[in-house]
Parts: sequence; structure tokens; C-alpha cells
Amino acid sequence: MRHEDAAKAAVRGLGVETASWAYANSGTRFKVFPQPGVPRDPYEKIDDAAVVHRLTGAAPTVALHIPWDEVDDYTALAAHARDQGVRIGAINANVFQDDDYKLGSVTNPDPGVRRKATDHLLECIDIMDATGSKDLKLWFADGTNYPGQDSIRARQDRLAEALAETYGRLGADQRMLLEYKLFEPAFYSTDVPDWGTSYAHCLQLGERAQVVIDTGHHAPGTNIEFIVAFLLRAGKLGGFDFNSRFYADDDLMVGAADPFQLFRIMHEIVSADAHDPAQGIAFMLDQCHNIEPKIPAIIRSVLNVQEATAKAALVDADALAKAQQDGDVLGANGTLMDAFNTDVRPLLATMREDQGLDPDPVAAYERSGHFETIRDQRVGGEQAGWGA
Ligand code: AOS
Ligand code: ZN
Ligand code: ZN
Repeated sequence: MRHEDAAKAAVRGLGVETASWAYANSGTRFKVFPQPGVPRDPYEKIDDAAVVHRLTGAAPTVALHIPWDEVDDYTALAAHARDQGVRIGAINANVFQDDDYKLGSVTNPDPGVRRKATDHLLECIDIMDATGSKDLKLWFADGTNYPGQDSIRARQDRLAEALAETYGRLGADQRMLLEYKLFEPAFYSTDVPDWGTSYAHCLQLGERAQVVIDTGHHAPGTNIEFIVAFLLRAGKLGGFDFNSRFYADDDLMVGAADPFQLFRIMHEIVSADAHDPAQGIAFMLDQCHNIEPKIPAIIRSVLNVQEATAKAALVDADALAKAQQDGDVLGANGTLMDAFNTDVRPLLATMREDQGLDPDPVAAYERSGHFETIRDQRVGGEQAGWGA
């Protein structure tokens, strides 16, 4: 197969999961700037996700967040998604927005609070059963602010206990995806601060527990592609929360701050054939569009992931392997850079035309009239729950 055809095939197979909360209003701790036309309920978030999928052909699933997306009937919500041509992706648990969780959720020193938090995780699995979701995504805000505040070791024991109970409730075809984050909201110690901690817990839990890499959750300068390579080799990479950052957990559009980093990550993925949907890696967006229009920003993000994937698939693997074997440092690096420096936009435009899509999905959205419709129909849209 020609390299261009291989690149098109790699991109065509890749599904990017969008997040329900990215369609809703969001902001920083300082201010939420409401936008016209944002969804008023989970059904309308799914409608917007379906628009992104229809225009890109590449966003077949949408992640939910409980309780931000709480509804009476989850089976009906999943049926609505199917009618719109998308499916429910990961169920994101929320054990960080309740007064009881001031000192932690599943690692709280109070057993009653731990029970409440674990019950919420179990409830999320009920929702997975009802919606057909395969992934339970866990991010814990748990940690401490001051040395001596609590026992770091005891908190690990409590975490392991809650994870084990939750893991035991998973169905045979369901996974637990454990996310890590360096800091925030805890500032002294975080209970799942890094991939090593997440990996160790997942290893102990079993095969269906895997690590999620949120690209914004590392110290500056961290080599994220190393983490990708390590976890892939160990069979422990469950997926990504893609976004980009300039400082900390900025949740900006993936590929906006550092497209080269995204390319390096996708190079590790493509060189291990992990972009193949059969490998089960979830390519999710975890972003907030605070000042830019949301749907076009999400479309742009999907395209950014596609571009990085196409470039990664254009790497001349034979030439790279030979240069690496020969110890040809400049040759190997040059092979990688040739692919990164290729403008893949024309190639992706023809791929979309082959798929019967508009070659420019952002422009197609602007022309579609969707924004004008939702602006007029939806009054009083939702706040995601973030940055309130
Ligand atoms: C928090 O920083 C994490 O990135 C979470 O993945 C996510 O933003 C939150 O749980 C929304 O679901
Ligand atoms: Zn995340
Ligand atoms: Zn985050």
C-alpha cells in the first residue's frame, strides 16, 4: 500500500470520543461566559455530538458525566443517541462536587463518606449497563493540602479497597479506566498523581483495569510518548483524555498548543498498530471551550487528531527501522521529521470526499445553519459543572 493510502486507512478507522461537558457552558474559577445555543439537557448535548460525527465521520461516541448528565431513563438516552447515529462512550464518575468530599472521596478517613463515594461508582456501572457503555472512567480529586493532614499510606489502602469493590462489579465486557493527575485540587499530595500509581493499582486489579493518559495532567517537560510506549507494551493503556496545555490542566483544544507532541504520541500509537479499533484504545477529548464557539472547536479538535494520526502513519517505518539499526541518529530523526512536516490536509480532504463528507467540516458546519437553529431554539443552556 502506498504511504498515502496507509495514512488514509489509519485515519478512517480512528474514532474520537467527544465529551458531553464540552458542549455545555464552562469557564475558569473566575468567570463562566455563557454562550448562545448551548444544550439545555443531556439529550441536546448528544444532538451536538451527533452533528460533530455527521460532519467528520470520526466521532461516533460521546462520553457522559454523572451527575452532570443525570436523567430518569438512561435506556431512553442511549436510544436517543442511537437515533442520532452515535453511541454512549465512557461514563465519567463524579466524586468531587459534594460537601462530603472535602477531605477526599474513596480515600476519605471517614468510612461513611467512602461508602457514599464507592456507591456512586457502582451506580455508574448500572448506568453503563443501561446505556451499553463499556468504560467506567475514574478521576479522583482526592489528596491532601498539608503535610501530616492524613496518612499517605492509609489513603492508598482505602483507594485500593474502593477500586477492588468497583472492579468486582464490572461486567465481563466492561473496563475500568483510571486517570491520574499531578496536582489540583489537592496541592500537597494527590492520591493518584501519576501513571505509575495508576498502573500499579490497575495491575493489582486485573486485566480490565487500564490507565488513562490525560495529556494535560503532567509536569511541564514530561515525555508523554514514553508513558504511551511503556503502557502499550504492558497492555495497560486504556485511552486518552486529549487536550492541550500551556501551563497546567488548561483543557484547550488538542493539537493547539503543541501539535508536535500530539504527533509524537500518535507515532507511538501507530507504530504499535494501537490505532486499530480492535485494540480498544479510547481516544477521548477532555476539553472545555470557554471563549471559543464549542461545536466548531470540537470539530477542529477531531481534525487535529486526524492530522497527527495521518502524519504518524506517513512515517517511513522501514527507513526508520534501518536508520535506528544502523545507529544513524540524524537519519532516524530526519525520517520522523519528514512525516511531521508533511501537510496532510489535502490528503485528508480527499479522504473525506471519498467518504461522502465535506472536505472542510468546520466550513460545512458554518454553512449548515445549525448554530442559528440552536441559538433560536435553546434558551438558558446548561453549565457543565466545571469552573462554576
Ligand atoms: C480532571 O482534571 C480530569 O481531567 C477529568 O477527566 C475530567 O476533566 C472531569 O472528570 C470531567 O469529567
Ligand atoms: Zn481528564
Ligand atoms: Zn483534567
